[in-house]
Amino acid sequence: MSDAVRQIPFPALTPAQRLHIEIYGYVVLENLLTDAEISAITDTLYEIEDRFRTTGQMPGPHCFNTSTTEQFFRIDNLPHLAPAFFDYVTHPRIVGMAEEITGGPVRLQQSDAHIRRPVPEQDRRLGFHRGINPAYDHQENGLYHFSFIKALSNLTDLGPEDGGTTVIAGTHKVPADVPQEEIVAAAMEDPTMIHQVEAPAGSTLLFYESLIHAAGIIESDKDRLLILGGYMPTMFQAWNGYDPDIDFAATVSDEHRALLTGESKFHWPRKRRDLGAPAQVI
Ligand SMILES: O=C(O)CCC(=O)C(=O)O
Repeated sequence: MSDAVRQIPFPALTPAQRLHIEIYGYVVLENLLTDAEISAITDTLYEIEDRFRTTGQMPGPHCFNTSTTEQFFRIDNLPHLAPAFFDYVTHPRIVGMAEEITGGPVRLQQSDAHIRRPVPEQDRRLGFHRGINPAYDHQENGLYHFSFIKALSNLTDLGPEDGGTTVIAGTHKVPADVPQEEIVAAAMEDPTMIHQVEAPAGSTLLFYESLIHAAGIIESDKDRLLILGGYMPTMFQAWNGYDPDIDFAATVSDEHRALLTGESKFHWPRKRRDLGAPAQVI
């Protein structure tokens, strides 16, 4: 992270936002992105889709598509593909929130941008899932911390018909040995537990990846565009396929490179200078 990233307000979340995410597993921060940031990401994403559909070309090396259907176009591993993507995953406020949630320095673990379009009625269903066991948490100074946090920003306005991300509130603390289909079935019996994001374009859903969540169902005729970054403590690996482009990483500041690569873990063993003791390997 550059100096700019370090100029984040810390703590990055208000007490109310902290309480919301701790109780429900998510919090929505409205209007976190500027109009210029939204347009830059949106234009880039449409251009990438257009080029792919007309020429089959990818926007660069070390990226991939999770889906290329007409209803779901997704480009994965973003930082080196476009400045607008890089600026998103290194956004000072987002990185600050991720550090607050994990309780320490983070690395980018995953990044992707999506275009969702309405699907035929017979194919509409919520694909609830979670990406990590809720066990990877810890408490410190009275705060709940978790090791995998996602910041997902909607680039289009989301009303009730527009398929905003849908979550089963509070499931970030339901252990992994409770069968997921039973949790989903229980929530379906009382849909007050199922929350769907409705927010203006440029808002950010911050959620623990242990929270059971799904893409919402689009019932309007509008595209839904989003971008997201997943963050973990620096000792974790990037997810499969999301390793940084090392040539690109060599061109950014030391702080940004550490964020993209988690390279601080590769500096071990460290010298124990901070204790004033003779240098020693820890
Ligand atoms: O499309 C969405 O809103 C949810 C994205 C999602 O499921 C994920 O990031 O794992």
